[in-house]
Amino acid sequence: MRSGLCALVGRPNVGKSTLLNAIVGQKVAITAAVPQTTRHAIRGVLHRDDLQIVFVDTPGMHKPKTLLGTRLNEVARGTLSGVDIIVFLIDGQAGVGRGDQFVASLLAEVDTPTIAVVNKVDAYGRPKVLPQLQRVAAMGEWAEVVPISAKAGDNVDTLVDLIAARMPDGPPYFPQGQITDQPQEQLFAELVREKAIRLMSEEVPHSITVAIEEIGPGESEGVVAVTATLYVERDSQKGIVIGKGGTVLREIGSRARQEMQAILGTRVYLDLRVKLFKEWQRDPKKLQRLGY
Ligand SMILES: Nc1nc2c(ncn2[C@@H]2O[C@H](COP(=O)(O)OP(=O)(O)OP(=O)(O)O)[C@@H](O)[C@H]2O)c(=O)[nH]1
Ligand SMILES: [Mg+2]
Repeated sequence: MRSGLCALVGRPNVGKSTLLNAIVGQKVAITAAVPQTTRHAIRGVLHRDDLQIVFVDTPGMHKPKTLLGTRLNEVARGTLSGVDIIVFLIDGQAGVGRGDQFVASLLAEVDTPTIAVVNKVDAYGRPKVLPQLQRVAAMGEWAEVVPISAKAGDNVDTLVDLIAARMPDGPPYFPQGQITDQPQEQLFAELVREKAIRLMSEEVPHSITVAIEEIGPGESEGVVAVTATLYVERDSQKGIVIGKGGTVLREIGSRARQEMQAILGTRVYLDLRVKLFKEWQRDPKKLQRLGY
């Protein structure tokens, strides 16, 4: 038996969470077109005969503007030591930039073998792939440089094979069949946050955090009742999240409920509230209460 840990790192929005979901074949991490979507180290497990790879999705590394941002960077940096291999993702569509250089400089400080991955090759022409690979290759000492599309699934199997080939001998970390160690409350809170941030623009996505108050039996049989609170930082953001006549909040709820129903295989009643939690991104005590 071989088993090991693989960290997925990179600047925000390069497709780390999309890749995690593609590899484990299930949505364990939320994804969105805004940066700093992922806020926790999220583990997803790939099971194969005599092989287990635990992938650790991390928050995008960036120049922090808030205390939350600093915490997110710490989470990502904290995963670099203690894994068997690192996958460093770059957004080939956006091109190599300063943010990638910054991550590469952090990676240069650790001894862990690193595979550089140029993602989103579906989004631009084939002729542009080779120059991107060359640029990435020149950025550091990589074990491999691999082009993929996490979204379309292109070359993901090849990447997984390269990672698998480097896994050491060892017992499994998780029982057969377990895909993630993420508690259901966290996954459900994340689903609500995903639906909310996908409907928001500007700074609002970063101001949102979600807590699940309760998951329990509903009033009618076969219905699961979920109570969730969506916190915003500023009073003006409440109106944005709720929308005219409650339309936006209803849409968030309806989309999140559908995914919860698919996961549970039962009907879900979702009670979604919006509350103000003033400037929580900058307040150490509030961050701690929210689990960041
Ligand atoms: N075209 C294309 N889009 C992709 C691909 N992979 C991810 N995306 C998109 O890129 C955006 C960011 O994806 P995420 O997986 O949330 O990125 P992330 O690196 O986890 O971002 P953070 O959690 O903010 O650090 C989403 O809109 C994805 O749909 C890809 O292979 N091709
Ligand atoms: Mg992510």
